[in-house]
Amino acid sequence: MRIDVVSIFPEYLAPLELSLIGKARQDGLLDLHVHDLRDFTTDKHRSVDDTPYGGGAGMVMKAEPWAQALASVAEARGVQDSKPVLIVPSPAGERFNQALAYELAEEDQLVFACGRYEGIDERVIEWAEEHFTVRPVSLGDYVLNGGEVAVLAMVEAIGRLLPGVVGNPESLVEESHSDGLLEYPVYTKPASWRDRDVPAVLLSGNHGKIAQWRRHEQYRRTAERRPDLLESLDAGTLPRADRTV
Ligand code: 6GU
Repeated sequence: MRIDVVSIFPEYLAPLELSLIGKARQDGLLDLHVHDLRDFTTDKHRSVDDTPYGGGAGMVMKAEPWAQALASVAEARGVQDSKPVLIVPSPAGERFNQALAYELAEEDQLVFACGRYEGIDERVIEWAEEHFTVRPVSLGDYVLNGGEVAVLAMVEAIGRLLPGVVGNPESLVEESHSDGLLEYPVYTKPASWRDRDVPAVLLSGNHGKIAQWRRHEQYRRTAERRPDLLESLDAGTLPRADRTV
């Protein structure tokens, strides 16, 4: 997969050189490029923002540098069968979740447009529809100063689903959200620690019982912490990983 990130703070994306995602890049599993939006300006001050039409607080990102940057990254891959997906991180987007991570992990190219200030001139988003499948995406119902932190989260969630990135693919099967439920609690040695014992069933060696206990704990936790997820399960909107067809 190729990923392009356009930002006025390319240094913000430096953590993508570390750990699992950094290793995936080194191993050639993920072709990730970070671009400075200001490199696509033509004026002396390399300006990327201006005051909003209609008035109001803050600044709006100018259309032309974005169009130049996005055209450049769309061309970088040459002619492809499908349009690249343009993800626009925004608190006004659709919610990012594990199902969307699985969906995006299937794409050839993802482009992330990190807005700052009050956002990007809306005409860029309309123009981009000609060259990209555009998806405004939100991490949740709170406001970040820009898309960069959201991109770190999304690239990590998507990147770890690419074939070969996570050493033991089985660890992707039993984690939170892979089946629409939260993960069961886990324990390691010692069996007794500060007067707290590991649940006896986990020491029983009875694998059927252990599986049953873990499933029960998944439901208990999900009901307590995220009852909304159980409603989605009832509605049959399971994430892709748990579908059999
Ligand atoms: Cl994806 N971007 C920004 N700027 N703020 C957010 C967000 C994204 N998700 C939640 N808040």
